[in-house]
Amino acid sequence: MNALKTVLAAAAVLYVLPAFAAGTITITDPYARFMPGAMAGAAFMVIENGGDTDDRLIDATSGIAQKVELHTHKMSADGMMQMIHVTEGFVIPAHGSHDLKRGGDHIMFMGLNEHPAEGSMVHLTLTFEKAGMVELDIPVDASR
Ligand SMILES: [Cu+2]
Repeated sequence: MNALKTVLAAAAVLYVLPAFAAGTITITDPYARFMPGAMAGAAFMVIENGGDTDDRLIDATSGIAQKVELHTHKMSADGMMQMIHVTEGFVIPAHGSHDLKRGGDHIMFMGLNEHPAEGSMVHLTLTFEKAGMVELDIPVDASR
């Protein structure tokens, strides 16, 4: 399984390379989770910005879902964790990185057109304010 993960991660990074060459954004360690029976899922990754100016992830789309939104988690007044649609997007600081991780900022798939199988790849298009579009295929891995 570890070997497979390594291969999938390497494939994902290679696929991103053309976009990386055009811009300053690098995506590492992307994965997606879909709970059995649920019509939603989420994607996580580390987004690095090698450029001299801040960039911003402003949109995400995928053929697998009717709606893809940038979400974060926030504690409500009554102590419940809520997911919030972050319409202004996520800032990726110059010479820094921004983590999309469980319990924090994430990319949300809503209204799935299909339920991706564990171990398959999901195609995702990310749009950055400055770097433009980055296409990537990310592995479905509910074990993380
Ligand atoms: Cu969410």
